[in-house]
Amino acid sequence: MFKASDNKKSSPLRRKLALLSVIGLGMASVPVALAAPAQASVTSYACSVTPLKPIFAGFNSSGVKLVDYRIQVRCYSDRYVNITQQRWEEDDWPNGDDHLGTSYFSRHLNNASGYVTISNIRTLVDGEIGNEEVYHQIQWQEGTGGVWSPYTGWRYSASTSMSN
Ligand SMILES: [Ca+2]
Ligand SMILES: [Ca+2]
Repeated sequence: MFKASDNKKSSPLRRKLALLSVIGLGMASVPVALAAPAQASVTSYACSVTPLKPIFAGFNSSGVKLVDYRIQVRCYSDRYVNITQQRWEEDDWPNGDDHLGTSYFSRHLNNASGYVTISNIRTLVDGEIGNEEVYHQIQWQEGTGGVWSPYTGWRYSASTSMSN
């Protein structure tokens, strides 16, 4: 059905269309480049904030196990960072997960700060027979020059199963 002559005829048009789409992409990227960091798709944030998998952190004086819900922060520019952390215990359907608590952290970091780990050591709850499955979720905003980004969506850590 396609003859060689048809292909020859259509190829300049194809080239033109390809060129147009390249120009189109170039123009589409302009608003992104001009957008202030504060206006923010997540990719334009200067920091990354990661909720690390909860780890065993010893015992308190009453012999209750401790869990460290660590958060790792890295900023590639000078930024103020506000982090909201929710700690949860996971349950299978039809039971909802149990909210254990909420914590807030603020830091002022820059590229030279490197990777910063925030610790949050808490007693392990004993809410059920057998192990507890604990995790946390975080969201953050960052500020510079008095301008703040919106809060990101929630980021979830892996879950740790721990016996009481
Ligand atoms: Ca559970
Ligand atoms: Ca238990």
